[in-house]
Amino acid sequence: MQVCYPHSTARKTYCVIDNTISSFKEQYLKDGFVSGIQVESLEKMNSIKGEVENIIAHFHNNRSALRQCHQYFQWAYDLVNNDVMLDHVEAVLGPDIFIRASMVLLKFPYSPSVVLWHSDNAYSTMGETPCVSAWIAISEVTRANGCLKVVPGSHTQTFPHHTVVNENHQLRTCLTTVEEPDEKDVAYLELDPGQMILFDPFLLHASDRSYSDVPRIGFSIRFMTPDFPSVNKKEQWVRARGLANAPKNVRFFDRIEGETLDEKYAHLEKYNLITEK
Ligand SMILES: O=C(O)CCC(=O)C(=O)O
Repeated sequence: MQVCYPHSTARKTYCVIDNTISSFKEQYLKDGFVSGIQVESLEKMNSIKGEVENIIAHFHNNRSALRQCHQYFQWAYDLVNNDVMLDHVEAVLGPDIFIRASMVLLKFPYSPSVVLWHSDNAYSTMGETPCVSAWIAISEVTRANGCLKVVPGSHTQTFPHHTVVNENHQLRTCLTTVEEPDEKDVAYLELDPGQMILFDPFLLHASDRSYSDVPRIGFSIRFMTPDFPSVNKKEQWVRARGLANAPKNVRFFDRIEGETLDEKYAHLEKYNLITEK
């Protein structure tokens, strides 16, 4: 692997202290995240990587096509319902768990794409409603190819955000904190394929550009609870655990329709309006 990233000093990679759910929860509440939880095998992640590569090839490298794959593809539906992940999410959110959104987050080799410092809460209308974000490594994820970086403990505060213009920003909206965190407070979260980070919606996080020839592929998921009051437009969610009713304007779906691949691609295209950039 060719590596030429500028800050070469090794930093501590955060990871689970042991693999019990109670120590996970303690660490999650203290730091606002836990990284390095193994949820899937390398073999499984290699097969998922192939699925993502097929989608991205079909859409001629248009990364906008990669939102809400769990609504159309069995591999993504299975991944958002991964039991090891849900056991950890349940420790934080309780027995009723809904999946609102998923997104494949891809940086091509040497891609200048960045994600600026933000908390997920600032991007959403969820207010103080409980939520957990998951980020699963589909490829190897390192500092060189733009791993997630976080500010441990930042979830206990709120930080003002504003919208800026940055043509390399990877998310559709470019909302970022008014002030950048101090580099000495930052932790870089390197992952092997199949490992996951769970983080609090108030945690500050970001990612740098890639300086590597290895594509960086991650899968992010947003988990909600029945406390979420309603959404403005109609949305389709998955009820991953529990029996609670859906929030207003939300419809649950519980299986992938038996469509052909072309029909799935057509739906994905329609959902993601991939005629835009
Ligand atoms: O994948 C990235 O680089 C950023 C992901 C992110 O901001 C998120 O999952 O909330």
